[in-house]
Amino acid sequence: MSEIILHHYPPSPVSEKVRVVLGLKGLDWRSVTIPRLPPKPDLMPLTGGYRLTPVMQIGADIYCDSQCINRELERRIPEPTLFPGGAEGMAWGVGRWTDGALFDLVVTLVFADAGDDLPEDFKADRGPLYFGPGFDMKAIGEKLTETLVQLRSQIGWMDERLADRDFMLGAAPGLPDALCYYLIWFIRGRYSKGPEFLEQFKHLLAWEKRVEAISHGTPKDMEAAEALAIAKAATPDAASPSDPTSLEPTGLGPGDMAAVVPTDVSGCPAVTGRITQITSQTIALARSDDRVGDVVVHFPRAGYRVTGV
Ligand SMILES: N[C@@H](CCC(=O)N[C@@H](CS)C(=O)NCC(=O)O)C(=O)O
Repeated sequence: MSEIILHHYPPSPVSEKVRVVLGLKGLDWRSVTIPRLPPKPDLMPLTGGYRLTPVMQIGADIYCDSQCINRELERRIPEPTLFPGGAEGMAWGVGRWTDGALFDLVVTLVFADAGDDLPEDFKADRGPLYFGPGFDMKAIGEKLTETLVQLRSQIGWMDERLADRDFMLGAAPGLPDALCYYLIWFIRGRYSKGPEFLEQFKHLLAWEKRVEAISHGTPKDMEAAEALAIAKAATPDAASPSDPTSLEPTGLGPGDMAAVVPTDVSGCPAVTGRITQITSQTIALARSDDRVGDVVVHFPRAGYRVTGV
């Protein structure tokens, strides 16, 4: 297998989720630091326009979104599993809570807390991305107390879960630990009163140290130009089987042209390509770019809209 390359930046919380999974599996990987704000000129040729962070590259296969990345890591490197004790399936649903309602609350908290201290260029980009085109900093500031109420209640569920377990699933770490941990990491690092707020969750604090100790595996820096050259020199993996077209609600199948766009954030451009694989969980699009040649870009289905073009 070609090297695992993660395109990310150190303060990215969603990347921290994937870095924990790389640690849990004890992997060697290459680290390409991408800009925190668009344009991302050395990432776009790989993804075809997908701008969110992180992105994983293995040769000429590009995996967008942490859900897709973690699924692919589990498929390629099944041991140690992300699902100790047979927790497959529903464990992904934890991500629709943590990456959905809970992530939105944490972003609201960070924005409401930082207010005018947020750099203008960051606010101008992330505001409409996370809060939509009608984004209003004053209205977000007024939500601080209610956001803390909601977070205290829901982080309380994590704390309760950890009362008599080392990790979310039991004695061994798994996917739900990574899915929860990155938000705690985000609150601790970016909410000005994060450490004080988290102090009330005693079981969570002990667990946080255990997950931190898992660390990130063994990263080694790589320049973006090298990652692009690796993609150009590689051939995408042979396509995995698709579901029967009769089961696919969009009616699309391998060979059709499709556009894929995330539905959890606003204003992201669609990525267009020819479908090489389409299942209930994943869609892969073949596309070409002068700088990287032929690549296949993979996305999850949950949280993404696929339309024929
Ligand atoms: N659903 C995506 C969400 C990724 C996401 O929102 N990442 C943040 C950074 S932590 C982001 O992309 N922000 C905009 C950017 O980096 O340009 C995933 O799970 O990977």
